[in-house]
Amino acid sequence: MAVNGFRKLPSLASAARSVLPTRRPAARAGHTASAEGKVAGTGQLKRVSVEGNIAVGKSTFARLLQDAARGWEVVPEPVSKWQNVVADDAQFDGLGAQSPVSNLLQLMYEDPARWAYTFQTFSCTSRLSTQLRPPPPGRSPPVRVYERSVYSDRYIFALTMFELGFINAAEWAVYQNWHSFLVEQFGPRVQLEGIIYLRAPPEICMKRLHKRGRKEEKDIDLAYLQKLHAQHEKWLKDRKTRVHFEHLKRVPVLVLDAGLAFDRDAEVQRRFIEQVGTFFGDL
Ligand code: DCM
Ligand code: MG
Repeated sequence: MAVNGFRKLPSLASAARSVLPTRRPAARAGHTASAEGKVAGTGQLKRVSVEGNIAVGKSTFARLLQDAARGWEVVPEPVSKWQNVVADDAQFDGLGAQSPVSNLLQLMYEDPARWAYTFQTFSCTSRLSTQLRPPPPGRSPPVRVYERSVYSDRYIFALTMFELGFINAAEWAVYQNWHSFLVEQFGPRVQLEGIIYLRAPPEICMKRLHKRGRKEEKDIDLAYLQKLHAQHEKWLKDRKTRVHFEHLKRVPVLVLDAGLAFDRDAEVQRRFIEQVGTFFGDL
């Protein structure tokens, strides 16, 4: 099984050790994204992404925000699109028929060297289209919360796949090229005013991953989650990842201790909502 490839790579352990000392999130001063957002016709809308390791509980957290009924709109990660890739052949056969489905998430985990680049291309472009969708008619939410972003696609997943050798140097150059181009072209429409980082030990994510039981992910090992954890720490806590977008260097980050049982502990849930409310209010 090719997922074992994740286990063989020597770079994993050293990468996981590279966790650096903590630092406060960047100050909000000088943040210009929202001003540009207004120019683009998004009004006062604030856009925030929820970031965190695989199975840390982003969807659970998103539901919590939705249930708080404060008018926050939650936009889920389009995972089902990645599990059911359909080629729209309508233009070719004239019948509007769709060609058979493939599960790109599964292909990626089975044979990352073959499929990681393809997967990262599709996950990021499908996310872009989700992110660019206007809010439901008649409703103008004050805050739009995305499950992950085009930034974690690049600075967490694609970068990790490159560092692990599953995306080669040529693919990485191509990826970075179109990613920068698209993000720059869409400009304020894909910028974020804030990031919520759900932070939990990789061991806890591993337990949650097993509990969730998504079949494509059954062979993911702890070393891979540790590597992704280190990548999140570097980007969102230590802020040492080299990012290519000015607003992203200054975007405020709220770090929440997602090692707590926020799926069932009402007190933790109350505290999280309070912290999130304050965070949104300050953006
Ligand atoms: N994923 C990935 N690369 C991305 C985004 C997501 O490999 N750019 C994978 C990680 C998980 C799944 O997709 O297997 C999303 O699940 P979760 O939201 O629980 O992390
Ligand atoms: Mg999820």
